[in-house]
Amino acid sequence: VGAPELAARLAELVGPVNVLVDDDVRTGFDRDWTGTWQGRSLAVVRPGTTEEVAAVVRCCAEAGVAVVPQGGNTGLVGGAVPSGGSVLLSTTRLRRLDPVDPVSSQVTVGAGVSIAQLHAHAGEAGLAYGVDWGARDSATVGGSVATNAGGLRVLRYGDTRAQLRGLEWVTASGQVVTRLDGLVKDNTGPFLPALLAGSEGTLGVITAARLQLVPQLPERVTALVAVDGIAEAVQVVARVRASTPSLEAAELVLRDGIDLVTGHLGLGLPFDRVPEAAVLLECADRHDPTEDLATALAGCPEVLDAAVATEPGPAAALWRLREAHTEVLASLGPPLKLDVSVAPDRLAPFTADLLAALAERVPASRPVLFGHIGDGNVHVNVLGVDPLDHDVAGLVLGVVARHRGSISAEHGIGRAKREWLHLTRSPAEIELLRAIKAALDPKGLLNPGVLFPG
Ligand code: FAD
Ligand code: 2HG
Ligand code: ZN
Repeated sequence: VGAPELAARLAELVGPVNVLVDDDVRTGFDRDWTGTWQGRSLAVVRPGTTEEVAAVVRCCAEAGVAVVPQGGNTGLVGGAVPSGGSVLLSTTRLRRLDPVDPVSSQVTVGAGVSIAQLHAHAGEAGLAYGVDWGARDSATVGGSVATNAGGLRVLRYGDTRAQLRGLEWVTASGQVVTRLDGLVKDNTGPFLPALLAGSEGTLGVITAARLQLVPQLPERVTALVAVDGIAEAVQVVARVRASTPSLEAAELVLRDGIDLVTGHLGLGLPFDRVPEAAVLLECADRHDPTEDLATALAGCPEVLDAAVATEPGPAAALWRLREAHTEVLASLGPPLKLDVSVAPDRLAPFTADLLAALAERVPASRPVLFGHIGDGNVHVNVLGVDPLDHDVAGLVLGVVARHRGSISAEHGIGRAKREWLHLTRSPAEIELLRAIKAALDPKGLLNPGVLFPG
């Protein structure tokens, strides 16, 4: 069928206002957050219920048209950008918000609910959601499951997969699978929702998720700690972690990034001079954890200076220095964006090798490194090169592979990194991944071109 006929069929299923065909309107959906990836959808369709999602997927399957799921479009690997001739299925109208179950501390929410809304909803019930990151206002629950988002509190609560107690999704053939009962123990074979975590829209369209919530911890302390380099930063995190169970976040910024962010946003730095590296630590507990953190830091000879905040305003100012990296880099770039991890004890040798390789082979490059040091996760942003420079990406990911790391710690593979999947996954694993894809989406209609090597 032609695009106009397909759009007319879709309009019958979800209502004409929820099928967008206008070029200008579609442009915002067809381009990614960074502006690096640009696609072209046949139409943008916005189903409002699980049944409508299933009907849309069936309609597209009958027409042999691919479906690209999209949530908040904050993904950083081009995974929600449509390949030519596909229908973009936006989940933002899937706004189910069930009451929090106070007995299990769980909640069922629609795929289109934003992470900020989920936080607010959990908070109203006196609980919290353990996963959080900078794109919280736009990123959706469905997108976070599809990418298995990590973020700022993984060292305490784990990634999105670790919160997943159940899922509802629509298969490639348009069937609805519902497993939202939230049973913590259920060993009746493999837990299928886990298969969808990190599947990036290639195995099913997620419509709702059952998520574990955690206790609210009202007493918080945030510290920015100056150190001489990454090796010292790793030592500080190791020591604090070993002695401080209330540790919730351990983030890394480096001198170049500090200079960029403070200069660009006119932020002050609470130190006399810009350190080579700084670690942002946050502890949260029922009782004031300030003393615990101070004691832990007193036992760290690597600490050169520390700024401590116990009030929300000053704490937010410390967090801004870390969280603003992405937006400041975007305003200067877009940079080539990579997101890698290595074992924590390899962070220092890995970054030294990486910076040396870039300086030698790509002298025009300006790498800015930061990230979730507690998880061994470094965000490698390279300014001064094309954001899609194949050779530079290959160079960086080659160094990662030599240090036995992962080429994607939390953002996923998307379109950006699929040709390097073999650096992280063995041939046997890739064969299994392909077999799963073939079994669940035999016609290859769910997000083609994403995750799997071409
Ligand atoms: P989208 O960008 O819309 O989609 C992402 C992928 O998921 C695509 O492949 C898409 O097809 C698929 N998808 C989306 N919804 C569904 C669905 N309902 N069913 C099936 N597939 C679906 N990520 C982190 O992990 N940690 C961070 O710290 C972090 N910080 C960020 C900070 C900023 C400023 C920005 C812009 C992004 C950041 N991200 C981070 C990346 C991004 O926010 C996450 O990957 C997020 O989970 C994407 O959610 P989304 O709703 O925007 O998904
Ligand atoms: C973060 O931790 C995000 O801030 C984005 O994962 C990282 O911009 C990046 O490279
Ligand atoms: Zn991150």
